[in-house]
Amino acid sequence: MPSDQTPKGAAPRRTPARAASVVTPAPAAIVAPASSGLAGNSPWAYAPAPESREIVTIRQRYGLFIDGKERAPSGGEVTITYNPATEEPLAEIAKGTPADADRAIEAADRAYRKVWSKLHPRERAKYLYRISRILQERSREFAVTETMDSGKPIRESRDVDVPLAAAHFWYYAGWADKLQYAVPGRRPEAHGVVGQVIPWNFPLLMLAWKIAPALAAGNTVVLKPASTTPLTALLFADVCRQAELPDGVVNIVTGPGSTGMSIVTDPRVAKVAFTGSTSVGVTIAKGIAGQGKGLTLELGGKAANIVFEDAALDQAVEGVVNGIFFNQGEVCCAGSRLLVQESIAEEFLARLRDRMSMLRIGDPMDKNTDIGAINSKAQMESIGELVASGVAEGAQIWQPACDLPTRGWFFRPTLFTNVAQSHRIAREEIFGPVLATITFRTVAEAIEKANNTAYGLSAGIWTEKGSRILQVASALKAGVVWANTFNRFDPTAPFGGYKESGYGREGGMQGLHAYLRSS
Ligand code: TAP
Repeated sequence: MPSDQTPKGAAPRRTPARAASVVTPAPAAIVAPASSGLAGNSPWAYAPAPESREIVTIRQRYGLFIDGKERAPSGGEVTITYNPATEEPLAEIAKGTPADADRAIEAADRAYRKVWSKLHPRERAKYLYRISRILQERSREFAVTETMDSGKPIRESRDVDVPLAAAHFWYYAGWADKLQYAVPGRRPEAHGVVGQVIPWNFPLLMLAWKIAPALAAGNTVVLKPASTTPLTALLFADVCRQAELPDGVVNIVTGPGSTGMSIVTDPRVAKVAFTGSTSVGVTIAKGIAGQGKGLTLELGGKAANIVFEDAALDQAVEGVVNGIFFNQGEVCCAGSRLLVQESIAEEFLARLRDRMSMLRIGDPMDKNTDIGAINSKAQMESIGELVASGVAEGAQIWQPACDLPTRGWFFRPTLFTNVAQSHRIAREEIFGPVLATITFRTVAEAIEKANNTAYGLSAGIWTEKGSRILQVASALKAGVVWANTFNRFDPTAPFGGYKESGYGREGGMQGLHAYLRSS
């Protein structure tokens, strides 16, 4: 439900209606059996292995986190966050207003001038180390909360999102008292108050990507989480209290996009960081144009995962599956275009279909689940609409014959072949478990097709030849290029895009630069 439509003081709905139109389109004509017949065979069935949710206490209502305290929203309104795997309401969330954004910025400004900028950098580092340790200590609680709120498999929130979030705080803690080495020969200075707006696909991890370097560089923060996934950010507020972070250094304002806009356009906010859709990124860039603020935009992507004929095929199949089905494909750097060399296309696609037939789709809280729930009904509809356009434009669709849960927002892993570069599924970011296959004959053609996109965030190369990796990687217009792997993230490595994927880098020393002014 768009947050703007939530009635004042509304109680959580118990059973939101499920529109028939959001069900994965799976008419018999488009669902083919797996080529080897492995799908559905009992030897591959797993016993249920549900993670317990006992470790988490989700309160009925959450306020805003401003100046170290929980506050009611000035308008008195709330929105509801749902579990996308069950469609059950989880909690009422404060609907922050521009007045609340103003209060949070005032608190961050005061904390910057009076406390945070006065601390010795070594002392700032101690808080970051402390936050990292607490995230590790409370990792199960964070993983379960993240999975319940976002729909991502517990295996991923447990093994990827939470450990990486802790690692980002640890890594940037190390930088806090070494900033002069990040900008040699110049004097590093913090911006002051930074405004950050994050999306719903990696709620805690995006928070860590933003808050850790900002604090290490000496800034204070006002952050707005996405409306469908506020819970781990609000749990993080508790971590800030536990770490005894000075009041106002981190402020978390939940609310709609318009509240995010109030934060980023406020004149006291000196630096803005946004991750999300290209359209909102453009709106933000226009909204702050001429104000002299620093801006980093991490937007969408349409990455090519290129498989050459000499690649280790089974390894490449795993990489392609990971590239597009990790986090249900709701990943800005997802390998959503498979570019496969024509000479091996048939065999590769047969192996890929077999592997896809063994993916387990369902309860995200089950430790064996590979593909969890789509984050929201709106996203489900958006994926369905783009998949329907692929069929209408003449691409061939294939989905494994798997059962989906009867409740919740689930989408079958989907493979398109016979895709033309002009098809919408080859050009637009689907942000779902949908792979569009395009073939190529030569290295030059692979590069040409991979770069034929408005985006430029990431790419993958699969080949045994080191020289080909170097040749292709240097010709690809993508901020991140993985070779014989995909979706590898590390706090020390910069991440960011070209073209409509945005500008600026997050992660590594480069990610620190964005939070520093240097004279
Ligand atoms: P966005 O609308 O871009 O939302 C991202 C964040 O921006 C959310 O916190 C959102 O708040 C906020 N926001 C929305 N409008 C804003 C405005 N005018 N000013 C300031 N902040 C604003 O993404 P979405 O609607 O969640 O997803 C739409 C599409 O974006 C997806 O289908 C996907 O293609 C893409 N997407 C990309 C990424 C990455 S990492 N590249 C991440 C998420 C989505 P609310 O949640 O309250 O609306």
